[in-house]
Amino acid sequence: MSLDALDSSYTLAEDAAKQSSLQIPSLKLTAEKLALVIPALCEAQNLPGLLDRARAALDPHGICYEIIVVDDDSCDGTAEIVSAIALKDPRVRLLVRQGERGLSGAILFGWRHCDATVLGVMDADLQHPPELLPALISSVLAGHDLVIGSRYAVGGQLGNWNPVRKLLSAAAVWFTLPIQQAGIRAKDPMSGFFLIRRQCVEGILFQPSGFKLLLEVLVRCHIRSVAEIPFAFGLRHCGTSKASFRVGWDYAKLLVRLYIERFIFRWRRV
Ligand SMILES: Nc1nc2c(ncn2[C@@H]2O[C@H](COP(=O)(O)OP(=O)(O)OP(=O)(O)O)[C@@H](O)[C@H]2O)c(=O)[nH]1
Ligand SMILES: [Mg+2]
Repeated sequence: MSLDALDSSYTLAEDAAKQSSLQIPSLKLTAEKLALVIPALCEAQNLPGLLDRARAALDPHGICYEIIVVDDDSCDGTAEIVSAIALKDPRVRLLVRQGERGLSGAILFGWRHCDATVLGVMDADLQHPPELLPALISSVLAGHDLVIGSRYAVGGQLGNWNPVRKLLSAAAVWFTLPIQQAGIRAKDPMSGFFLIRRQCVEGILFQPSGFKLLLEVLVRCHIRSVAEIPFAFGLRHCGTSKASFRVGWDYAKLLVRLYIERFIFRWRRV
C-alpha cells in the first residue's frame, strides 16, 4: 500500500517535560499542518480523555492540526463517541474502515485521507502522553524528518512491564539494528508514537497488516534525520490489549522480509 496511490497514570520524562513547554513556531504561520492519526479498536472508554488532553496540549501553541481517529468498525461504541466529539470540534475526524483489521493499515488509511504536511500517530489507550506532542512538533519544525516518542532514549521508561516482556522488547529492538539505515538508527524503532514529514512516506510500499509501522519507515523511507524524545510508557487506561501472539508472529515475518530486502535483494543488485 503506498501513500501516493490516493489523493493525496503516566509521567513525562523530565527532559520531555522541559521540551514540551518550549515555544514552538506556529504551524499556521509556516503553512504547515499536522494530522495526528489515532488508530482505535474498541477504545470507547479511552478516547474522550485522550482527545481532551491532545487538544489541550496542542491548542496553546496555535498549531494548525486535525486529529483523525481510524476505527475498524469497533462494536463498543467507539464511532458514536468520536462522532459526537467531532460534531462539536471540526478538528476531530472519524474514519471507519469496514471489514478490515490491522494497525499499520489503519494508520496509513488516516494519513492518505488528509492533506497535512506533517503526519503523526499515537495509541488510543493513553500509554502515550499527548503532552509530548508540542515537543515532537517542535523537533520536526527544527528540521528533523522523523521524530519519535522514545522509551529507550535517555530519560525514557518502559513502565510497569515484567522482566520477561522487557527482555523480549530489548531483543526485538536488537534484531532491528542490522537492518536500520546507518546514520539514522533509532533506539526505539517499535514505538507507536511518532511524527514524520509527509514527503518521506509518499510512494513507499508498506505492509498494511503489520503492527510496527515505524520499523518499516526506518528501513524503507528516505529520511535525513531522526530525533528521539524520551517519555515514560504508561499503563493502558481502559479496555484490552490488542497485542497478541499473532502480533508477535507478524513482527517476526516482517523482520524476515526486511532482512531479505536489505541483504539478499540488495546483494543481487550489486
Ligand atoms: N484501527 C485499528 N486500531 C488498532 C488495531 N489493532 C490495534 N489498534 C490500536 O492500536 C493501538 C495499539 O494497540 P494496543 O492494544 O494498545 O497495543 P500495545 O500498546 O502494543 O499493547 P499494550 O501495551 O498491551 O496496550 C491502540 O490504539 C489500538 O486500539 C486494528 O486492527 N485496527
Ligand atoms: Mg497499548
